[in-house]
Amino acid sequence: MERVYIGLGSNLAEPLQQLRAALDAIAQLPQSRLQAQSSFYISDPLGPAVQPRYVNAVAALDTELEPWQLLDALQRIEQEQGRVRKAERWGPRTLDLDILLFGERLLDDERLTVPHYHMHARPFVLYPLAELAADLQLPDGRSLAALLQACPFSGLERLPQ
Ligand code: ROI
Repeated sequence: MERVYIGLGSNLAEPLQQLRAALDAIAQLPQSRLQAQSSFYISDPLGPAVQPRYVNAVAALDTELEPWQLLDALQRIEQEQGRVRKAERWGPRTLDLDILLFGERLLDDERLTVPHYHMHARPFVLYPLAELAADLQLPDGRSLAALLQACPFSGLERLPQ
């Protein structure tokens, strides 16, 4: 079993329900166990500002799947929930599921970069992740605590449970 952290985001078509449905689907994945989920956070959009605010969360999954198998499964969930990949970079989306960390692995191929490229500076990733694993060390040696110190809790609002 390896511990995987998955980032969830949505800003279209009832984002909170999108995330709840995605967590239900993740909990059904084979050879895997959903161990924890963070609170939900409302976040200001990163990217073009003329789009709705996002709902974000992070999930902790223990899995025996290989990274590409998990990626396939997550992309299937995105598609089943109506995601349409658009040309616009960083535009609004019904559901985004990102593999943030996969055990201690460092992966970089045409489909998957782990740790996730942009996680280090995104408050809507780091703060929910810290709820689940405050003492986390990234495989590159950086600590989550150090990343958090460099990343203000701004444009972020934690929803009550
Ligand atoms: N902005 C926020 N706040 N949350 C996201 O999940 C998110 N995802 C994205 C882009 C468009 C970069 N902006 C985001 O993919």
